[in-house]
Amino acid sequence: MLVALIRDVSPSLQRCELTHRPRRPIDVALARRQHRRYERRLADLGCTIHRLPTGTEWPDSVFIEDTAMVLDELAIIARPGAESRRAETTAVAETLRAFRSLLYIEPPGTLDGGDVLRLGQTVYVGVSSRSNQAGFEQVRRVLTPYGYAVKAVEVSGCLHLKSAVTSVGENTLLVNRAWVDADAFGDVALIDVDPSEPFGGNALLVNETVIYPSGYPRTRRKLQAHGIRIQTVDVSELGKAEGGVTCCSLIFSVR
Ligand code: CIR
Repeated sequence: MLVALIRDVSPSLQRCELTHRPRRPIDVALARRQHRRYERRLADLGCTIHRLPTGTEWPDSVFIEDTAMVLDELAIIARPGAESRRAETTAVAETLRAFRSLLYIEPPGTLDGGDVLRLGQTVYVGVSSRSNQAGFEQVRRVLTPYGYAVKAVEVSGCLHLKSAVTSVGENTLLVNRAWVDADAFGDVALIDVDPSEPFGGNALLVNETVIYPSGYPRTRRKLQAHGIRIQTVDVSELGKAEGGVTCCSLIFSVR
């Protein structure tokens, strides 16, 4: 069974962190409706939804992916690079405790879950403006004994590793090469985002279907031309907060 942990849109979403996007008015009610539709997509694809409440003190809490990384063997509670986001991890850790044993990224390490891309037994960690070398080294130290190869990947020009590259199928990555060195990922098939859609690299693969933002139609058509099954979602308001489709859930299997 797949569980999708999601978290409500905060009433204070407008006060979110922004790094590469200009601040524009966010329609929070619309963001909530879009988030509900995203939740329904996850449920339709077979996920059991576990929804956490939020509050005004956590503007970015809907982007729950950044608070942890969950593997079959354990979960690592992140230490988000943005100070304003650190306290988001408490409620997530309390929930994950029922499913996994927990380890924590400790200072001076920082890690956002958006910088973690797992491909089989290889875990790529983006070294970005949010996740630092010490965070990467802690992940490597924890995961190496479980048989994972943990590799650092330089990210520049975007927020997280998964803003630039995500998995869209068996051994297939969707990538914006302007933001990450695609050679870092070894022997995989690569699909480039359309050059007019630089933010189009963030896709969420769930049970062989890709949940994909409706705002990037050219890249969507490219994915479909590769035989990839797509379900689109409108995440315009969450996009203004610099979020995408991977960041709104933590998905893991439960036996
Ligand atoms: C932030 O800057 O932390 C949020 N406004 C957006 C986080 C998006 N997270 C993600 O893509 N994993």
